[in-house]
Amino acid sequence: VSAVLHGYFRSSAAFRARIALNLKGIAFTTVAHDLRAGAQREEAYLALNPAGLVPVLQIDGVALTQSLAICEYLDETRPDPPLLPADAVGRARVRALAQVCACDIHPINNLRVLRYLKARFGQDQPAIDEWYRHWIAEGFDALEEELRRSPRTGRFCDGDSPTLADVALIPQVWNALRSQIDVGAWPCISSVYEVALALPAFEAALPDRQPDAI
Ligand SMILES: N[C@@H](CCC(=O)N[C@@H](CS)C(=O)NCC(=O)O)C(=O)O
Repeated sequence: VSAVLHGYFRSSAAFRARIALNLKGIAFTTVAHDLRAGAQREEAYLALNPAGLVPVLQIDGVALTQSLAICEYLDETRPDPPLLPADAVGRARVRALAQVCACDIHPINNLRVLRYLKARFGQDQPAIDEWYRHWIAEGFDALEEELRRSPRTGRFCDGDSPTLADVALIPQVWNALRSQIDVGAWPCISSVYEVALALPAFEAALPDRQPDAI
């Protein structure tokens, strides 16, 4: 096995990379970095990724960062099955859907942001939980409406096979469920989640299926 994924079982960015690797049928080993213990800020890890975030994917003699860039690299170098539609409009839509999770929701709900709210601004756990749920709801409302009204939506976010949009969405739904959010309020999103998890590529990428799961 030549691919090594540096991640953490509960990291949704690492979860995205795992789904993409599985969909492409690329065998990989996992190196777990315990984010709760601050392993992402150890010197050896910072040498790999100065941002101090997971994931990093070591593949083809390089170390790649940023989960969406990793997914697109895999798609460019291993085009089958594709993670992006054949048409430019479709690619723009799929990237936009993926970015609702990866750029609008996830960055402001990340561990370091929640910890900063607590340590620097004195927020208590109920306030942090409210923040977390608020940004998921805002993002999911927007995503649900786009999925509901677009004729491109199929069993998955775009058509009937998984794309980068589903790679980003499924980990975000998992996060929502973990924080007791009732995702039934977003029927299109819930349906895509169920359909995706029926595929082994998504199922095997679930946090509780990882070797470092506690
Ligand atoms: N935009 C980055 C985000 C990476 C990221 O934020 N990873 C989180 C886990 S999901 C992390 O390492 N957090 C560590 C921390 O907050 O200290 C990506 O998509 O790869």
